[in-house]
Amino acid sequence: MAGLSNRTEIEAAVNAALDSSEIVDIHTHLFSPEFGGLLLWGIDEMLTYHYILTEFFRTVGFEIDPERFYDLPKTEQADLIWDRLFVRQLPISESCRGVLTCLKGLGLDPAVRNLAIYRKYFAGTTPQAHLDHVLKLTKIRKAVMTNDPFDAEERPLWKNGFTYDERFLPALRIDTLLVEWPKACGVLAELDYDVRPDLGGKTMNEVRRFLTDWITRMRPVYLAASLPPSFRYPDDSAGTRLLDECVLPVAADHGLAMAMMIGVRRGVNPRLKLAGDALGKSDMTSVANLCTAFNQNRFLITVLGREDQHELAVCARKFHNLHIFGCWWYVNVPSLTEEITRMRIELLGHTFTPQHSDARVLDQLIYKWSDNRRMLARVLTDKYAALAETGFPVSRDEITPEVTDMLGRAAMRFIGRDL
Ligand code: RAT
Ligand code: ZN
Repeated sequence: MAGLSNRTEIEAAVNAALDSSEIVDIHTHLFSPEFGGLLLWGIDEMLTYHYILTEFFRTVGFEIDPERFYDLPKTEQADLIWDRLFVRQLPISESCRGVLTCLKGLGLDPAVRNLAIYRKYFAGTTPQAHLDHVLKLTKIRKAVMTNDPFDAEERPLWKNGFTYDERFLPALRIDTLLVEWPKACGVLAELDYDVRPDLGGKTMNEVRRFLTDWITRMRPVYLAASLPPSFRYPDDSAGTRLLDECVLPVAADHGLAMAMMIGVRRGVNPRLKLAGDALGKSDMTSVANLCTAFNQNRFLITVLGREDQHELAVCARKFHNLHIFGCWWYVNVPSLTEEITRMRIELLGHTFTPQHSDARVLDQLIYKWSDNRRMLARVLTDKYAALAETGFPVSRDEITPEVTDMLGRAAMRFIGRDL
């Protein structure tokens, strides 16, 4: 196995590995076309992405109330956003630049700055053809969805025998159960589960039955929840009891990992709807407590606050049942993804998954993964070059499988779904 002798050769090998490796995107909000209107794609969806909406509301200030804006049809919302963020000013923010990267990736010319031309392109294709095109372009082999049985639009789709594109993998999302028990209790009662708001009577058995039913129906690759910064484990909340007596035992019985995304403060500005969430500092001691109390369960963890990243990485050094994934949402900007990924490699070697896309609109896979690949190329080149400098040779054949692991394969292995 020939060692690579200098930085230029190492950089070429890393880039070649990143370009040729297929990706497993372990957390998205995408759906296959069989899910109908839940699959979002095209220029109007990209422009009205909630990451961009907040920038629009800041820019228009008092001129346009969110309530009035949200009442408009989507195309009119997109027209306004295009005009304010892309025509009247230079779109230098990450989310705006992301739209242009997607257009370029699809072979459209960002320089024409003409929304009508972009709309025409999307009108000329179908969801299925577009999906095939985008997955091929990005080399995405599998994308894990976010499937919420508490969502009244999604729930009825999961009838017996529902089949969909096998490039999509389901994840059973249970935020409502863990964070909003009174609401979850109402939904479960409507679905004929014998549950009580005070968690008494048959409630715990019934919640276990609910989870088991949905695991059977959906066959998820993991269970998942995003949690507020105030999340504590253990405490005397309904969430702790539900984790202890229902979620984690059921997950263990089915060999399923639990994904926890911690740090989101929902509805800080409720007028902005989905765009109104912020973040806060979370409690990593609770993560350690969970990994200790359920040492046979596997936890996929990501945190939203920049200040929590280092503590989480140190925590992961102590628990082999904790696998860190992704730079989530507000830390998914180039300056921070690079900083965080370097730090994680320094503390954890390869035993984490640097990125997921969190894409809500199919096309966003293009910019999110081209950014991820570029960031990983910079970081891994530095790390392998530093290794070579010690006199320890690195070869192409060794680099390639490690890169593939970092693009989702290691996470799949961790959750017991080796591909
Ligand atoms: O990144 C996002 O789009 C957020 O709105 C959230 O959905 C977050 O990723 C989550 O999964 O809770
Ligand atoms: Zn998400």
